Amino acid sequence: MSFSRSLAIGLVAATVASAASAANLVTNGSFETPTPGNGLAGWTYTGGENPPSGTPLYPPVSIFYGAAQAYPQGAFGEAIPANNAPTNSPDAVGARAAYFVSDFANNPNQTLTQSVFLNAGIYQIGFSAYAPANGFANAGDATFEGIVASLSLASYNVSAGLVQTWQTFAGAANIAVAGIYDVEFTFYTNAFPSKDIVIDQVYIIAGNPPIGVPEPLSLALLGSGLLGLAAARRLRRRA
Ligand SMILES: [Ca+2]
Ligand SMILES: [Ca+2]
Repeated sequence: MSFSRSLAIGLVAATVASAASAANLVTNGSFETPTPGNGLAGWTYTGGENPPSGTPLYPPVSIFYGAAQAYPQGAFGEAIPANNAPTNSPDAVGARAAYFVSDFANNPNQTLTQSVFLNAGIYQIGFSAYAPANGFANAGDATFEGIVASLSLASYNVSAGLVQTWQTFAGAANIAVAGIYDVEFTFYTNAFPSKDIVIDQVYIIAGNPPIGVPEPLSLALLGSGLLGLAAARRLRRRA
């Protein structure tokens, strides 16, 4: 094998690996795409609410960061900071996040869902969540679950979680059989007023890189490139 051919093979392998891990297989995982759905493009809202007669409905919406605005643009006047928890989401945090706020999300539970086709392989899955202070102070609890690639990454009462702190939930999904897998966020409340939750940067990426390592793609590319060069040097010495 010639020097140039072995080097080319190394670089091609590196390019394929970086292209695969760069793509988020979740559509609009950062809740930025404005239409259709006003920030929730690609997501399906299911479930409903069972409020007392005359009470407005509050389906999940994509609110704006840093906006002390009323629903549906903001979190009832509380400015929510952009997600700052370490994440491997390929998507920028952007200007918006999804907000569950209904006090009667039980007819049935409110969900935001989408289906994703995955080939067999190892994927990293994750999302970030935040509990606003004004909702956290509410007496009624909320139950929240985040499922990505049909695996439950988090399931808890909001009262048992952190307040005003972004947290990333992530894990590895070992997909044995190619097919359709679910991304589903479920929110349940049944008291006035109840706690709320904000989510952002939902992702599924190929591979399972460490979380919070700066520029993992560049390092992976560099590493693969160096391996290619080393192989090429060995071959050249042999020749
Ligand atoms: Ca976002
Ligand atoms: Ca609420």
